Amino acid sequence: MKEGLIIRSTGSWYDVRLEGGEIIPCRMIGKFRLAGKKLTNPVAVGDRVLIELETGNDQEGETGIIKEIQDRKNYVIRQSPRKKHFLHILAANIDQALLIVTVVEPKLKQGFIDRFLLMTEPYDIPVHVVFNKGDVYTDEDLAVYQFLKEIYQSIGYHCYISSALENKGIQQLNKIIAGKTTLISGQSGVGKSSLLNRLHPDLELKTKDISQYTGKGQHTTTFAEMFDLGDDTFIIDSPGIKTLSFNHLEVQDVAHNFKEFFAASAQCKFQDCTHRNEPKCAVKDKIEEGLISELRYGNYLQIISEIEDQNYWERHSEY
Ligand SMILES: Nc1nc2c(ncn2[C@@H]2O[C@H](COP(=O)(O)OP(=O)(O)OP(=O)(O)O)[C@@H](O)[C@H]2O)c(=O)[nH]1
Ligand SMILES: [Mg+2]
Ligand SMILES: [Zn+2]
Repeated sequence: MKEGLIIRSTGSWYDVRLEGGEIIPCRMIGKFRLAGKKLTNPVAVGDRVLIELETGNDQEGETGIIKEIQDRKNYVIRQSPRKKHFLHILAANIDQALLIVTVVEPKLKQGFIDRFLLMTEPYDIPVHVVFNKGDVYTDEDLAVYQFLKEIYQSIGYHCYISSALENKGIQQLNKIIAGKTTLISGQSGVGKSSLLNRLHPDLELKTKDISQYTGKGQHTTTFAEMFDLGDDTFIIDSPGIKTLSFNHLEVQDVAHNFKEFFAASAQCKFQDCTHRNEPKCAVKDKIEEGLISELRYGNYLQIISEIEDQNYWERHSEY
């Protein structure tokens, strides 16, 4: 058996990089679960695995079979967008994430940043929020940026403006990623691959042509892939995210992972306070005092109500 790192996952095949740099296309046999849940992808980019080399098949060159997944230090997981009872791992064993957003096109989905943070917060994965396409921001757009920046900086997430088009903010991003393994994520079309091409021009990643840009649909990057930029710097480009739902979570999981809510909740009257209608709720007090963002609170309520609706229908369904 040989040890390797998953650097690309295309569905049924995984590219595994061995110690010496050799890349072996591998398959996985059998079903794997995580905490009793089914997974659409049992291994993800960033996973360390043990493989057995196969010989004598009709595949060109050598292939392998993934036999074992090493323990993960963390992973980023969500409900599968296509199969709601399955989970999908975006990446494993990362040091941090760059969440790329923009206040122009494509429109920032309501609650998107908070939903993303709900995936990274359980493992305290640091997140930097990068507002790209700064070259086309109007004063009004800049005001939106300032508004969001204040909210997220105040709870410990750094925010930046960048422009892949005008090559701005790139040096700062280069410093952030140096020596680390970073997941690059965000909605489709925000400029993830464009930014990566600026960070490391040799990558020559495919990006969306302006001519074919319709403002919606169409993912340009279709598989997650890890790139070695040298000096212990690794980045993972990933396909755009359309929706983030969390039916695998309980209401209390959400409450615990809105970190400023959790910090305040020690002062709530009830230990299992969901910060809705309970009396003497410290979170609601802080919102009233302007110390907790109403925007975050609204998104929190939306997420927990989705989870409760889902649980309700599951309990009352015949199937
Ligand atoms: N004005 C402007 N346009 C940009 C900038 N960065 C990227 N774009 C454009 O935005 C479009 C999408 O860029 P991509 O880099 O393909 O976006 P992506 O986030 O990788 O998209 P997916 O791979 O589908 O998830 C392209 O037409 C880019 O030219 C920027 O800083 N400013
Ligand atoms: Mg892309
Ligand atoms: Zn409360």
